[in-house]
Amino acid sequence: MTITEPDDVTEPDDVTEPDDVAEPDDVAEPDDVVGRARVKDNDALQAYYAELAGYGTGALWTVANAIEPWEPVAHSVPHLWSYEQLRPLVVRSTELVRPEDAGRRVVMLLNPRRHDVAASVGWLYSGIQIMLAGERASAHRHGASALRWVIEGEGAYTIVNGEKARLGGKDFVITPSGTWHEHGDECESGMVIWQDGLDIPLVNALESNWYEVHPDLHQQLDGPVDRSPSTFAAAGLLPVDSTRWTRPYSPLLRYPWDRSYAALLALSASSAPSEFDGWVLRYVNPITGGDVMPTMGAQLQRLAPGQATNAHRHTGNSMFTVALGAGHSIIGGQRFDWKENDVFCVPAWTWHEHVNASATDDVVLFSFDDQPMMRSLHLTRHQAHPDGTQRSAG
Ligand code: 1HN
Repeated sequence: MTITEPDDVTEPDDVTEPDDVAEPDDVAEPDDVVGRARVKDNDALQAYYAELAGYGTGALWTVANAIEPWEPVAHSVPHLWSYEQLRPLVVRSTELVRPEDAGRRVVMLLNPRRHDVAASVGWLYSGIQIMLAGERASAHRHGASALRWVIEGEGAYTIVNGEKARLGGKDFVITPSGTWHEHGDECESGMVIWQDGLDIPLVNALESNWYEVHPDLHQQLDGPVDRSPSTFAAAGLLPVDSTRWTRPYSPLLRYPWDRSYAALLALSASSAPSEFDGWVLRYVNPITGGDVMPTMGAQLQRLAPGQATNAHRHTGNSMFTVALGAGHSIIGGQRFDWKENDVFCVPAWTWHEHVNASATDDVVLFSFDDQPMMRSLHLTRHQAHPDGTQRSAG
């Protein structure tokens, strides 16, 4: 099987040969071949395995095929969380717990197969957080990195390492590893709801998470509100002292929706879409052009009215939130219909394609993912679907 690097996908020569590719639901290849473990069991081996077990050991060939799959194996399943169904439950939490007792008032988005590690997909966590007018949650920091996508409300703010950012609808905000952070809702009345994305399952799996409550419970501001969106206000222009920034995450903490959407529309007007994703912009560190954080990144993509993408699959996991419009995705052969604010996941190495069925309205999808890790660990793999799409497969 030919596997292509992501940067190469548009070149026809790199598209996989259909004959070599397993059907989406097929097991990749048989294990009963030279080069794979294919020892037949017998009584002598059973006795040998029992003896090995007594010394804290085992025979590799009994597990080799399972731990070295032919292709990446996702442990998560595709799933959709309906905002219409979830919203009343999120709102009900405000009657039941206070932020000062709960820490954060959040309804977790749990993948049906990953409850044990509180993951939404892969090693990524997500949840829906709500705050009421006048509430504020205390400051803390931890080894895990976080990001936020603002779903509802205009009165929210977050303070990250002394910089206060006002959160507007559909803004994208980062809280990198180790940064002090706290949130509040300072509107007169009304609630704010946003989606959190964290790498907690990963950082816990790496046994490297830690947690600290701010000694004063709240931070002092050390500059003007929205300092970083003002500092990095235009693409292609950087303050001359930008090279002094040496931290491993983006100095831009809030990516305002109006700028991002305008950029996406401008891109759509001036270039052809990707056959798999439509028009895509990645949120980046404005100084390096690299991902916003070392473990997680995010992007915004647009599907024009009537646009249907081709299917592909790749390593890495993604959580999508519908920013605008309605449509559906086919993920692992299963159709998920979605509309604004719905959240769905695409597990690693799972075929997926998106459809904007509207004749008139745009679809914009926000997503966050673990691509920065796939890239830094050189684990990126990508494959176009041999039939172009799963749609005809029924
Ligand atoms: C966290 O710090 C926040 O700061 C939200 O809003 C959700 C889930 C697990 C661990 C830390 C926040 C979180 C979290």
